[in-house]
Amino acid sequence: MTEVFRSGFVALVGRPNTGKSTLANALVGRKVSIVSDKPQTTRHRVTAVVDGDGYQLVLLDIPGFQKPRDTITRRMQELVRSTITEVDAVLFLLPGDQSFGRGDTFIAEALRGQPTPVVTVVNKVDLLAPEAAARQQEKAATLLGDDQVLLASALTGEGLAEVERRLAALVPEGPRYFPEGAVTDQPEEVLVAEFIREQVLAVTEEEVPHAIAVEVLEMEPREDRDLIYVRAAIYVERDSQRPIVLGPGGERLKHIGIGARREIEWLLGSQVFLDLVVKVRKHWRADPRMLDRLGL
Ligand SMILES: Nc1nc2c(ncn2[C@@H]2O[C@H](COP(=O)(O)OP(=O)(O)O)[C@@H](O)[C@H]2O)c(=O)[nH]1
Ligand SMILES: [Mg+2]
Repeated sequence: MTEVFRSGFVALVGRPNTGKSTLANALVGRKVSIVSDKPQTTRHRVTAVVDGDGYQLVLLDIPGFQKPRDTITRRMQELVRSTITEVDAVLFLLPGDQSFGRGDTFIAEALRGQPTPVVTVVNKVDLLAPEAAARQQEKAATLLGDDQVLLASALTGEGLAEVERRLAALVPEGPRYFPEGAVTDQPEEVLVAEFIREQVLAVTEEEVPHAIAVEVLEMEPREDRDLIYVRAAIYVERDSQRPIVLGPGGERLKHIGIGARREIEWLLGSQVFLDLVVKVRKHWRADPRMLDRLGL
């Protein structure tokens, strides 16, 4: 008897900050999607490939579901809607550490009105006592009319094997979409830009994280040495934001560079010289040409 190979696309859905990107990285075992405690960290669709025994899951980490406010959030929400209708399954993440709100109800309703099967997970249970986790699980079950809600922690890995098992059982018989060992379809330049943005997000507050975009301008191996030269621009929206990213005497930018370089060297398997500049691009989030250029 020949073994059946199962495969499918799985959209990660949930309001911002529920841990979708953390969960994608945990299942893949590599950082393919950047994480921060700021909402709107994930801006495009990140593919995360999970290989298992007899199956392959292609996770699509998409921006969090929210009401469109401007050009960039409108584009992000169109992406969310179109993704849900294309996939084989949806993984719906709910926060373990917060009560469910309008955002969660809004998503639950959107999911109920469509045919794609849904696996619901209450994430961040590491922050909860067992009784509180069970209560949250019950509330989640009510929200979706689903009595098989799973508890998990993307941070500690608790419950993730069961999440993966459920998804693997749900996807249809199908081909291996990505070669074994491929973890994402994002080009290296995009990952490099994202790793830099992750570091900027970690050290900035309030409106600044939203105002940041990163573009890799040059990525070239140096012939004389075992070194890759990377030049990248960190864009901000206003003149006043530039010194915030630079920090006093350029200290903050230096820290951003050190943190990002570590991740980039790991990704590229080479030493890296990272050359960062901070540029002002007024209203880039409302500029379709700039969004196209940034792949957003
Ligand atoms: N304690 C805890 N924190 C988590 C867990 N999963 C994610 N986080 C944190 O929640 C924040 C948002 O995570 P992220 O993956 O970017 O959420 P996303 O917006 O849904 O993609 C980050 O600070 C993560 O470190 C978890 O299982 N437990
Ligand atoms: Mg995310």
